[in-house]
Amino acid sequence: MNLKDKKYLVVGLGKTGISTARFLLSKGAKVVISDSRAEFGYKQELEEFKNTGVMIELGGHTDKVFLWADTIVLSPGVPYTIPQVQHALKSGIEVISEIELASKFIDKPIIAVTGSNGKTTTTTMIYNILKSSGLKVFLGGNIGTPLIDIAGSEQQFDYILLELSSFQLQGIKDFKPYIAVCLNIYPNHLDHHKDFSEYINSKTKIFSNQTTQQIAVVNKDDSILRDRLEQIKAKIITFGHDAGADVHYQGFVVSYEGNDYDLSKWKLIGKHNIENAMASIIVSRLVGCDTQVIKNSILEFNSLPHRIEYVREYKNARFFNDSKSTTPHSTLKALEAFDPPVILIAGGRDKGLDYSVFKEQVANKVKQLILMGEASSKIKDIYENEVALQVVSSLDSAVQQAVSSLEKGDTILFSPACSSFDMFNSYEERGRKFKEIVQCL
Ligand code: UMA
Repeated sequence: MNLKDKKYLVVGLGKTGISTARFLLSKGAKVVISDSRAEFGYKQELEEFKNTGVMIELGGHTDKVFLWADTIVLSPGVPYTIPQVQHALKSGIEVISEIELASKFIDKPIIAVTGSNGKTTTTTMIYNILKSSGLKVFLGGNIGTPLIDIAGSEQQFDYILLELSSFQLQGIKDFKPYIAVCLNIYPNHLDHHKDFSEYINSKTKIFSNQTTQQIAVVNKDDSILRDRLEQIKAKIITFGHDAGADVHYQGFVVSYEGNDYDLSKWKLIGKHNIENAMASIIVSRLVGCDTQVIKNSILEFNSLPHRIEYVREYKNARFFNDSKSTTPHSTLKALEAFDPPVILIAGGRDKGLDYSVFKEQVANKVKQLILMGEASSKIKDIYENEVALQVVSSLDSAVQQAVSSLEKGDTILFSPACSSFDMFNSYEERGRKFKEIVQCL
């Protein structure tokens, strides 16, 4: 694909925008950059682009710049709903994601993983198994490194393994992974997408260009995915709880192609992690990994930070950090993983999602609900007559409140169900703070 003198607008100058602009300039394209922020961290990169004569629009987006382009590459965090993108689309200008552009320059087989929950765990698990099998694998996408960083120079790898978000998938046109995995679909990012249906369509786009030559790995227990199986043209391999799925499990034993994978001694918690393991087993077998290597690698896998992460025992009670839970469905999955009694600490910035999804788990397992952050009153309205509940003003106070009513055998679960941005810069910072407070008890 020849990009020489083609007019590209790169929207958003974060990790993705910087790598995309560099790639386009290396291919001789004409590049303009637009970012809604006036002030931001990437000062050196800004200078680099200014020195190559790139026009940079900062502090807002204008139609003039958007309508100039032949193609617009939107960074994942930039919603399609902003007026300039809508005007460009109406004028017939192509709007794509960096994944779409990069994939046109990649020949090696791509394994792409999406889902509302478990993407990073599953992608990392697959990566570990493939690496243990001696394969050379590029790991990137939503997990951290933009795909475009290796576009055209990926020959050193056997496989390209990507974690993909709905934002990245929304902007694909021809992207066709050799193996596409969708773990599950729950409401999320409704502050970014027009509605839930747009979110579902973006997620399931991962299968849209596949043919019988490619493979789709799908969670059969997910009703949204099950309803869409007929639309998938790829060879489908399903995983799920019942024997009706190609890969299924009973207790902690996963069965696939006549082999059993006993997970009873592994370090992860929760049914959702068994689903992540099933998807990882399918992908690893498809690329030829040995079953024993898969078993060893899965048993060695530790939970990733901030995902139902064990912190410590204090006064015979166990503390878990699940700060990565930014949706009610993630908190539901975390609660499913524990036996009662649980003291749940939740709350943060509301993303417009429905907190009643974990009502049954609260009724059966939670002895105390401690709420903090902007969403407290919304969550309180649902739970105040259901469970002992306190609203506190900080994470410190939340932990103190939990400690004051601790009893032997309790589980203290910090699983916010909300984003962190009301009180912290990221879920990682929030989780680190929680662990710090708990370690100091
Ligand atoms: N911006 C605009 N206009 C807007 C909105 C944002 O110009 O309307 C600008 C911001 O001012 C900022 C830039 O866009 O300067 C940031 O772009 P970005 O948010 O896309 O951030 P990147 O640094 O490019 O990171 C992105 C992903 N970010 C998001 O999806 C929000 C990273 O995923 C990903 O690791 C990275 O690309 C490399 O592929 C992060 C994430 O939070 C981890 N993902 C979400 C999640 O996991 O829930 C989907």
